[in-house]
Amino acid sequence: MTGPWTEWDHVLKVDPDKDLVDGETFSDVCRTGTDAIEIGGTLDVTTDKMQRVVDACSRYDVPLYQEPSNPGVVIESDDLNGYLVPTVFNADSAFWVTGAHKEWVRIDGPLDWDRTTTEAYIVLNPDASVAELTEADTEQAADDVASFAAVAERMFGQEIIYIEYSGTFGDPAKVAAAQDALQTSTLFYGGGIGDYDTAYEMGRHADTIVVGDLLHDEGVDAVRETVKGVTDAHAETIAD
Ligand code: 1GP
Repeated sequence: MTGPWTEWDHVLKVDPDKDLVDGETFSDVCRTGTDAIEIGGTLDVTTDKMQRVVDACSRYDVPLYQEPSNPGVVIESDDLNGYLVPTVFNADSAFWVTGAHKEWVRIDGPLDWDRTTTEAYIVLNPDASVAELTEADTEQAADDVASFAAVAERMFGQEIIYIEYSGTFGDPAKVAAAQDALQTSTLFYGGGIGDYDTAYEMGRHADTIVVGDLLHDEGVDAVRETVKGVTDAHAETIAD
């Protein structure tokens, strides 16, 4: 399992439907020190909005990935390093596990398979739009989360396991339990990372932290602090 994400400490998720902080540009966004930019959002995303962000970021070195919330917003662009496609392991309906994907492959296939990778989401904040949309069963104890992570890695060969608390800071014990269950997959954590300390805390358990709303709410300086937090946490883990 050797995707570039094995080297990522920090991912910045840009919602093409949300504005940047006044006075900031995508040039600033691309220079926060993040390892990759994921472009995606659950609501009101269109191909035009996606394209605008890709165009604005394509001049910089930071790898760019699209995270499509539905097949209708996928754009084809050489400026993209790839597509990270969510599949929700604790969704109520199989539609969000394989059903939407089946329709996509049928309509748009053959996909650009070499640049397409799935992310095995475990959605844990019941109030998040993604939880409502997928009717995720968010009542999962730490050992349930660990078990989902093991299933995703060992049975379904997922390279990326994504613990998603979008909008709120999650339970580090559940992230730690997932990490303990994994051998080689990369563990993403996203949700409520808002400063150095929260980035540091989740960075102690997750391989990669994903920062979203903070960019749109507080801006690039705050994002830079989260890069520092996770980098320090990982430096200490390696030293231990
Ligand atoms: C959302 O996991 C990401 O998909 C990040 O969450 O917006 O809460 O930072 P936040």
